[in-house]
Amino acid sequence: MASLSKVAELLLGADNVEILTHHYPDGDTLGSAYALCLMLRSLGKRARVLTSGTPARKYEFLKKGVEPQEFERKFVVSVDVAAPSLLGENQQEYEDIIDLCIDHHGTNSICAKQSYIDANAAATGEIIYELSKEMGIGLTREMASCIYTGISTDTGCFRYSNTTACTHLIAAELMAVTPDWHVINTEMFEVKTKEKLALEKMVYKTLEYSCDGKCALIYTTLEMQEAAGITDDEMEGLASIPRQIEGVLLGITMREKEDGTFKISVRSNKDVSASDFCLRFGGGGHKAAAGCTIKGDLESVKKQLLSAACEML
Ligand SMILES: [Mn+2]
Repeated sequence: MASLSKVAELLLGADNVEILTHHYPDGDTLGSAYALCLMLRSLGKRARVLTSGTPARKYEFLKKGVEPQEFERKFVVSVDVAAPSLLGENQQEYEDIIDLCIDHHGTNSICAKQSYIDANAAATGEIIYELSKEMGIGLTREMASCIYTGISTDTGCFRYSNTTACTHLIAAELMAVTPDWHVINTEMFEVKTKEKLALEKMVYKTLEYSCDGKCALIYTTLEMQEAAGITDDEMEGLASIPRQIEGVLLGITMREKEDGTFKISVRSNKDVSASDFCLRFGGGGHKAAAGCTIKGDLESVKKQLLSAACEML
């Protein structure tokens, strides 16, 4: 693995930098990507962000100040992308040509020329912040907003166990540069579209418990998604619902996809590892938040998940 100073050196020597996010981009992958893009542009370099899937409307503001520019790809960086499959529509074209992988997922399986993985970082945004110091770049308000968004969203607004003293110290510095931090948190954690709430109403009806109430499972189907009139990019955030329930150690969210698979998001409490659980199904992630994909119909996938959950608990 490369050192942070090596990463800084690579980026300082690069130009025409294409920055890749993961599929169904969240606040951390987008915030990290746009912050890095702005940092490189502040040095007079060409850089651009290539997302997979359309980011949700609430992330629009992260693009502020990133105008389209002429571009000829020379150096490819992935940020917050834990595995090649998470590159989504960009996987085929990019998985073998990534020059630099920057991430905080301990299970990272991206094959890049150079990698910098810090599993202790609560968000990739923390790494981007450290990188700005290493590269000698003073953060602008836009850069700070992007990084703050990444850190805040990946820590559940500084509530999850991945939050460290260091996370708060970085956030404190960012707050001084971006007075809008509270607006960001409201947008990220409070505001919901009417469509999203309509879907949540249906999702609550799917809730079922197993393993003596230690496991809770919810699901969404394509039919429910259509009835609520909700687009794919607005689907995130549901996964936190089952874990909020008293006594639940493993919260599972199943989401039906167009291709006959279910996207599974797992959140855990206490000593239970969501990542170990998802590894059983070929997925991965963090201890308290992980994911995997399973092919099959609703009932059979649910059965597999519940039996694995009760075995583990
Ligand atoms: Mn992240």
